[in-house]
Order: sequence, then C-alpha cells, then structure tokens
Amino acid sequence: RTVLQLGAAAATLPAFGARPAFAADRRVAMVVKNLGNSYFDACANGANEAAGEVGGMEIIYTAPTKPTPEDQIAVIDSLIAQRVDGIIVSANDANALVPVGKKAMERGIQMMSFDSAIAPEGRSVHLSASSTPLIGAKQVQMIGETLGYEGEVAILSAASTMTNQNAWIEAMMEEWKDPKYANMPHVATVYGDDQDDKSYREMEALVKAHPDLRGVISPTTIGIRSGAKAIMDMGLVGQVYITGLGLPSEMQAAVEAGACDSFAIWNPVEYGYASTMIMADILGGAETSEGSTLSMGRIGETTVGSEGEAVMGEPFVFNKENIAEFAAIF
Ligand code: RAM
Repeated sequence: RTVLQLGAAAATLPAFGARPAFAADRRVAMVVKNLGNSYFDACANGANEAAGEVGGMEIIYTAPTKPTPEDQIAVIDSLIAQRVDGIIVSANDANALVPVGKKAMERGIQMMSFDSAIAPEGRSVHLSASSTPLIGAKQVQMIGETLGYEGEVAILSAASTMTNQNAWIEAMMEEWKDPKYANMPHVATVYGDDQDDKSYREMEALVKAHPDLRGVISPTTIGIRSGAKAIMDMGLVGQVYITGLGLPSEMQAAVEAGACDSFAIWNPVEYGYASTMIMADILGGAETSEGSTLSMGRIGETTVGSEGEAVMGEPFVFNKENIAEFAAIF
C-alpha cells in the first residue's frame, strides 16, 4: 500500500524538510497543463502545504484554460515578466517549451518540470511521479488481468504532444511485446486532449470503429473518467472495460458499476508537495547535477539521474476493496 507507506514513512523519518524559512517571500509558480483538472488541484494543495512548511514561500497556481503549448508559453512569459523566483511546470509539449524555459533561466528564475517534462535544455530538474517503464507496464498488466489476456484493446490518451502520456504509451508498447498478450492486440490510439467532451466522443468513436473492442487504457485522469462515463452511458458495462490512471474520487462510481476493474495513480497531493520541496531546495542553493541528492521534505530524498530526471516513488492500484477509503482523499 504505497500511499499508506509514504504516510507511515513520513512519521518515522527525521525532518528532511526542516530548512530555515526564506527571509524574504519567494514566489514560486506551479504552471499545470490546464485549469479544471482536479488532479492538478490536488498537486497545488500539496504545493501549498510544502510552502507553508518551508516558510517565506508563496505558491502561484496557474495554467491556461486549454492544454496547449502556445497558451502555456504565454502564461510562463507573464510569470517571467513578474519576476517570480521559480517555476514548476507540467508541460503540454516537451520541445515547444524549451525556448521559454531557457529565457526564464537566463533571467535567474529556477525552472523545473514535474508530471510532464520539458526537454532537458529548458529546465534543470524533472521530477517523475514514478518510473516510466513501471507506469506503462502496469496499465497493460491491469487490462490483461481484467480481460484474461483476450480481446482488442485501445488507448485513449491526452494530447498527442504531452511528454508524460507519450512516454507511458511507449512503455506500454514494450510490455505489450510479451507473448502473454498475443490474443490481446492493441488496435488503436486516440487522443481526447485532456478535455472531457473530446475524450467522451473519442471513446464513443472507438466502440463504433472496433465492434470487438473489449478494453481501453487511458493514461490520463480526464480520459479515464470521461471514457468510463461513455461506457456506462452506452450500456457497455461488462462488455468494455477501462483502466489507466485515475483519481479515486472520480472513479468510484465506475469501479462500483463495473466499468473499471482496477486503475492506478500516485498521490497527487504528495507529488505537488515533493515537487515544491525540491524547488525550495534548489532556491536554497542545492546542486542539480547528476548524482545530486534533493530533499522532498517528509517524503524523503531523491537522486538526480541522467538528463536531470528524478523519481518520487511507486504508483498504487485501486479496486473495489480500497476505493472508498481513498476517494475521500484525492
Ligand atoms: C491527467 C494529466 C496529468 C497526468 C494524469 C495522470 O490529469 O494528463 O498530466 O499525470 O492525468
């Protein structure tokens, strides 16, 4: 029970996060993919918690309305003009954000990404929630178990430019090569752009285009909740199953109805907290070169790997047995 372990570990660890409060207010922006996504709202709650713990630190939680790179660049540009001290971004496009990331760093602003990475030239550190191969493989394994390794499966992703979903899909394809999936072919990948209406329509279209479809993997909290709703609305519970990455609070009805057998996620509150603690460490002068250790406060420490990549922990799986307990938390 990873979520619980993280909490339990926190109680026994020395105060990793105990650093002197910043003398003057440090302004740190958390720029997420778009507004209206409760996953990111949970990350922002964790960010505020971390800022409160550090002291002398203020969080500006912001995002474009639509999850596009252009709109996100405009948001970051205005933060540069406001001379914030640090920016933590979940990128709508790895490469498109490099120039604005460089611009921020040239002005002395600390730039890092979390969740969905900016390419290494546009930031110092990127904190992944968990290992990419693990997150990808887990989702194929979950639908495999649900379907008894038989039947057509499609992927309903976020936007085609998003770093995190693309990396997870690549990892899914690796797992899919295992002969145990020989009778569970991948038939399509479609994009709901992390918009509820588009994700819902893409789910409807998948079912029409693939009459023998049995499973869908949606590596996005927006895609999985909209896809599950479409399955239920179309009366396809028991015929088509969805899995992927979701929020217990948004997936409880689908799990209880049987549209989703199991899904996974890390704790987004802890993730926002850990990312902000790392930013505080960097603002306090911590090194970010490969092999450096960065503090994630009460969660522990992480080591910077190649290309500035660090990892927080392990994902956690939810099903009928435990969903009610976590639906109250995130
Ligand atoms: C959505 C976003 C986010 C992703 C989660 C799992 O909320 O696409 O980037 O990490 O799903």
